[in-house]
Amino acid sequence: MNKQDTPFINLEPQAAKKDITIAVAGNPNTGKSTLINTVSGARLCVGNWPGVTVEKKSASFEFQGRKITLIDLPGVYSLSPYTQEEVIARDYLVREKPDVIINLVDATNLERNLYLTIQLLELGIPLVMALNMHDEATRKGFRIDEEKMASILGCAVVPTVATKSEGISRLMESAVKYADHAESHHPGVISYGEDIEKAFSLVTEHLKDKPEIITSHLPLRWLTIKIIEGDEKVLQDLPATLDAAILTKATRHLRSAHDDDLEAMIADVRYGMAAGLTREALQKPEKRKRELTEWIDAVILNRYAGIPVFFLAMWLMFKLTFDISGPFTDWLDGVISGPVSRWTVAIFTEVSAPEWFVSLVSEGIVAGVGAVLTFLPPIFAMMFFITLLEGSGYMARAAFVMDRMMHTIGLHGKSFIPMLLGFGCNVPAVYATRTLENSHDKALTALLIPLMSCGARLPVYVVFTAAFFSAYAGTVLWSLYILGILLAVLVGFIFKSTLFRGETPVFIMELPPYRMPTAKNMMIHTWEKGKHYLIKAGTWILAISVFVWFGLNLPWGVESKKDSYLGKTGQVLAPVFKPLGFGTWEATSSLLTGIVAKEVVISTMGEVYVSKAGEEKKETPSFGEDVREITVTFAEAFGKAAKNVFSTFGIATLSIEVEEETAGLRSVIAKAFTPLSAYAFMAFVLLYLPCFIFLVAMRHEFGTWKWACIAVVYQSVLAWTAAFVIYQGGRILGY
Ligand SMILES: Nc1nc2c(ncn2[C@@H]2O[C@H](COP(=O)(O)OP(=O)(O)OP(=O)(O)O)[C@@H](O)[C@H]2O)c(=O)[nH]1
Ligand SMILES: [Mg+2]
Repeated sequence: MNKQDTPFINLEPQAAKKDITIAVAGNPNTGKSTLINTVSGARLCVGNWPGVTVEKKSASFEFQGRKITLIDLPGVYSLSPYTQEEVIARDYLVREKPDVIINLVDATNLERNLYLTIQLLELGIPLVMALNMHDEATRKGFRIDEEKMASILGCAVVPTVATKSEGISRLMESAVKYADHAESHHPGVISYGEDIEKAFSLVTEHLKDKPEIITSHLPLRWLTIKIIEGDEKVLQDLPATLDAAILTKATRHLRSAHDDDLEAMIADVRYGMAAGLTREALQKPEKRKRELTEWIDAVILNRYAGIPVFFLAMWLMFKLTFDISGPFTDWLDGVISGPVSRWTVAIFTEVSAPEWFVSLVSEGIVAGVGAVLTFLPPIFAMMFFITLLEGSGYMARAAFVMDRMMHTIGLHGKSFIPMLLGFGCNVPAVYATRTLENSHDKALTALLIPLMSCGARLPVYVVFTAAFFSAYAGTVLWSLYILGILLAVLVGFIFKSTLFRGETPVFIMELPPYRMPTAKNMMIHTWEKGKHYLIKAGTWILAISVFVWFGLNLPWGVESKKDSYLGKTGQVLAPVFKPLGFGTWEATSSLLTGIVAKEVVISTMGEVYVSKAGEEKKETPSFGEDVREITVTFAEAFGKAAKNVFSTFGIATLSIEVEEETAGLRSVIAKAFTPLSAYAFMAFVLLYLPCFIFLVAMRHEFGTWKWACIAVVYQSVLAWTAAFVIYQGGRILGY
């Protein structure tokens, strides 16, 4: 058995040339992605809840002059074939044969993690264990005897703190050493006891000379154990090779002793082994203090307080989003619709561009793309808060407290995580449904995700709430998100009693301790989430703005936008929206183009209403005056944001000056809608059709258009009905 490794120095010249592939495997939420980001500078998704990584990802970097590729595997508790993550992780390990496995183990949760380690060792691939979260273990007063673990398991054991790069170089050195000298790796063989081992040797003897087995390069002991366990996937792949009579003979005795459940029998041995090892190597302090996490959870997970706290947390998030970003949105709005617009016209007129082209650029592109860019501040602010919720560990709690509510719709709390992620963007949320075991749950959850209001809808809300509800902006915004959640419950209930009848599986979700996300992590992940909107603005929205401009200006020379192609289409469809309070051609054509991506609703409005806004312009300032104004107002925006957060914990003062501003879209909208029709319109935008990219993601994840089509149909009906109820109900109540 291997002793604790010494720092590696002598690389043999011929071995030194080889590129190395290292699989990083471990339980969920042990810091695998964090470790890879730390060593390679990659930007893999990290979050403080189990199930962040659902797909195999890789990152490469240079180490000691070698190219090292790290494979980030989804977190798993076992190598059984029940969840998609387990299948992805084990297929990779068994078939691709990485040179080394780095097994990330959460040092604060040794026993449970070792259950997987034992299985990884059976693969016969050199394994280095990283005892991660060592900082937390030390804080709890845990003492782990690494040398003892190393000698029992027959692998290197290195304590690490992935977030702070501690122990990382030693870990990599050990991994490289194992890759170069695989023969020096002697994993400890776990004995399953005399009876079981006897059955193993019968099967092994039978398999070992089979040519298919030899060419498949599957680890023989692992294969044997899987066959005895009755692993469906392994048995499926080996039908011709395995002689059923041998298997029956090997397991007859075991079956009668263990009520036919050989999988449980093997699992018991592994649990016993993990428990024994932990007893040997881990020393816990006698008396344990109640930890901060437990104090906080006493409130947050409380039976009665849990749900109100969740809604309060959401409210706070939207309010802060608004408070902080409002002044910057105003500033950007002023800059784009004022100076940038003027400069563009001036530049293109100067180079004698044709008049129509100047109009295309200023009224089409600048107005359209600009309208969306204006909303980058709230989008980034919101992504920042979502990242904070994910990184701190609250996300997993939210799933936990919503578990009961989710049960009414036949789902369990775990489904709530993809739904919460949907607040950022619905597209990755669809992929996050992969953590759900049951295919019905997956489909139902994915169908409900579009009701979670993504960042793309934020621009619409920001414009309308600022125009009509500036005193309660945060609360109105919050109400829309809650509306989405409540409707998800209702729709889920209807679906569950029609399309998806069946039992609700039991919910087991691990709650990670609260953690303070690192500043670097916060920045990277806020940026990673927000940048898609920036990219979309430069691609899709740019293209659609051009399309809309032509739609509004064709047939050529059309006098009023109302008579343009887009205007006419809007007019034809407008009666559909009349009972909802916004049956104008302007609103209708904006909704029509918004099918591609919801931000486009606002960019189209930017174009549809732009000339009306433009008419209000007064004298033209000089370039220098413009620049000075931009700088001064930017500095003022900082002051306002700070003031909003600190002084108005209750009422957001989203710039009352909006009314005084000249060119902004908001002032035009304030005249075109009433508060009631504005709210109905926002609800409609929240609910109507998922965006185009979402539908493609649905097709990709489920392999059929069926669910995407169902989403389109039910959402159209739902959006119309909800907006109708809001508008007509509001009128009856006298609004
Ligand atoms: N205190 C402490 N926190 C850590 C350490 N390593 C990772 N974390 C935190 O643990 C959480 C989980 O990290 P991830 O890297 O997402 O974990 P993962 O293993 O990739 O998780 P899955 O993708 O869900 O399997 C994050 O909040 C990290 O900041 C560590 O060594 N110490
Ligand atoms: Mg991960």
